[in-house]
Amino acid sequence: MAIISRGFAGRRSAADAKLPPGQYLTTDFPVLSAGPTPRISLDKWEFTIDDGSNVVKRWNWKSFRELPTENITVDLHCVTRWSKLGTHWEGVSLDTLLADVKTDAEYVLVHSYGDYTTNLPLDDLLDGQAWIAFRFDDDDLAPEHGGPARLLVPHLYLWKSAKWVRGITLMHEDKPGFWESLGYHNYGDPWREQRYSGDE
Ligand SMILES: Nc1nc2c(c(=O)[nH]1)N[C@H]1C(S)=C(S)[C@@H](COP(=O)(O)O)O[C@H]1N2
Ligand SMILES: [Mo]
Repeated sequence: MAIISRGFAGRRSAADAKLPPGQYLTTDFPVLSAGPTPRISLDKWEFTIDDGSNVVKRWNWKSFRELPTENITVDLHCVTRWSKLGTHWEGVSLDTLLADVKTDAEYVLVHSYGDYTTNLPLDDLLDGQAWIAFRFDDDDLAPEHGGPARLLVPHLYLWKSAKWVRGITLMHEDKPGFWESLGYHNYGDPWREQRYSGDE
């Protein structure tokens, strides 16, 4: 006979409420990278915002780290079905980075060192939904997890959270990024289980 204590059942259902459909909980932090880990020295690092023809904003590591930062606690959901709850990060909000960028663009393509790209609507980067994160659990972000800095956009599947982020291009027309052009969903909402292109 299986004996399940009330406490265990209770904890499970509390976590289950935070688990999108088809996901399981993990407490470790898997590394998923499509290629080798690029090593970017802080004196070469830069983050830019461009409009497709011109760079409209540029930060080096020093000016980036002078921006106000936020402490972030968020759940992560990978399309390979692991989820990790309550992760702690420090980063700069995209609201801060985009504050005085005037644009009527509706989409962005996010670029990484090492050539990874991912696309999303500009609105999904705004209103406290996205950060350029450079610390994880009170440590500098490890290279394999995207250090020096990665995009963190936790309301979408984790492939949208580009590691080794280098900049964003503002676009008037949407353009698929790396995984999006290989059959993954264009938007990737874990709560709607938008894993592959063709998923509603
Ligand atoms: N530059 C870059 N960013 C990336 C990836 C990648 O291969 N290259 N993989 C994505 C995928 S598929 C996932 S699930 C997460 C994994 O982040 P982690 O390795 O820190 O767990 O990073 C995303 N960001
Ligand atoms: Mo992933």
